[in-house]
Amino acid sequence: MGDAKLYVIPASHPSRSAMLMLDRKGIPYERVDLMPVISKGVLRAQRFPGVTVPALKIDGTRIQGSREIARELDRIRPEPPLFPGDPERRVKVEEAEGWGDEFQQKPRRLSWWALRRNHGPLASYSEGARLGVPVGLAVRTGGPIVSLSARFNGATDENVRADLASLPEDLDRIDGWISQGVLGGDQPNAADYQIAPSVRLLITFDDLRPAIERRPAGEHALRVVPDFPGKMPPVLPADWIPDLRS
Ligand SMILES: N[C@@H](CCC(=O)N[C@@H](CS)C(=O)NCC(=O)O)C(=O)O
Repeated sequence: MGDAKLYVIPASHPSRSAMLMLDRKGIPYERVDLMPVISKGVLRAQRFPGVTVPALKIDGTRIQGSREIARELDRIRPEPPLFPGDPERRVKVEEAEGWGDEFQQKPRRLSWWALRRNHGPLASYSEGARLGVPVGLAVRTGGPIVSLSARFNGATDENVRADLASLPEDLDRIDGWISQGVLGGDQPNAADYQIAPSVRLLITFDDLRPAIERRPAGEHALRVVPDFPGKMPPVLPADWIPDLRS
């Protein structure tokens, strides 16, 4: 297998999915850290078809999107598999993975909403990143990037409130998949790698962590994604925080 280069945004949860899947396959890769918004121009210049991370160049092929990357990795390196061989089990894993791809938007919106209110934690979300400029400078000049990203992702009060209100149902669904063995089995699958980073990003919020980390979805996220940057001090209005105990 030739060179693999993975384009990511630090603390991007689907980027983490791709990193974990490459690690699982034992495929070495070079990680290229990009700043949000600026990432779009870089990806275009690299002739990727879309403008989002994760984006992978491997053996001269360009693959974009966490789900597409999962399939390509199974194609080029079948072992260990990211999808079950049994067709019925595969359908269930793909259903959870597809749901997880949509669910990504909630932690994404919440993060931009919170960072717009308080830029300070940006540095923690960029921990360990190599952005081409000192992280401190990237953070100090990050205001416009945060505002644009909040706007692109619809991080309005109304949307974020609605996302939070539906979070108990989302976590119940994840707990259910864990109890059915769709998620959290001995062999992590593409749905584990899709969903755990989203929950892991939610766990970086002090407002949410205590309730989430005690339930199966939270334990699962911490097991699948032990390392994830970022810490968001309390930022949510008290009456927006849902009861997330299982
Ligand atoms: N569903 C896609 C979503 C990818 C996505 O939206 N990535 C975000 C980062 S989490 C992105 O690249 N945003 C562009 C930006 O922030 O400028 C996937 O799983 O690959």
